[in-house]
Amino acid sequence: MRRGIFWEIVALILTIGVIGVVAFPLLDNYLVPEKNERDTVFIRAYVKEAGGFQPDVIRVKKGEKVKIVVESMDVTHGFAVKGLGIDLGMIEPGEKKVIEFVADKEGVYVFRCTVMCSPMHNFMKGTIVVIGE
Ligand SMILES: [Cu+2]
Repeated sequence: MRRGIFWEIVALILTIGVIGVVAFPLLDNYLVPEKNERDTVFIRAYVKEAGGFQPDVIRVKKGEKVKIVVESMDVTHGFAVKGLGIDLGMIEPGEKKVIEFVADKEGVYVFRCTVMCSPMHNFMKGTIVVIGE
């Protein structure tokens, strides 16, 4: 091997190494979403005939900070969770309402629509399951 080529290869390897060290943490930040973003749960509300709350079962860990965004997809809905003191009131079509809370007690909490949205309104519900460690 020519001496010149040998040192060019060494320089190339070193350059790739330096770029790797600098770029990898940046790449990592880019690929891994913000923690808050990952903890957000999006619930879409449709009349029961069109699927109701989607999803209608939400599992969270005890002690975890939970952020729920409820979006009404068709008519005016409501969102309240018995036992957690949550009531978002009316959610107009296309509107999003946000609630943040810490799930500090294990259990199964039922959430319901609170607006007479369709003939199947009374069946429009779901559950938040808080699981202990
Ligand atoms: Cu309803």
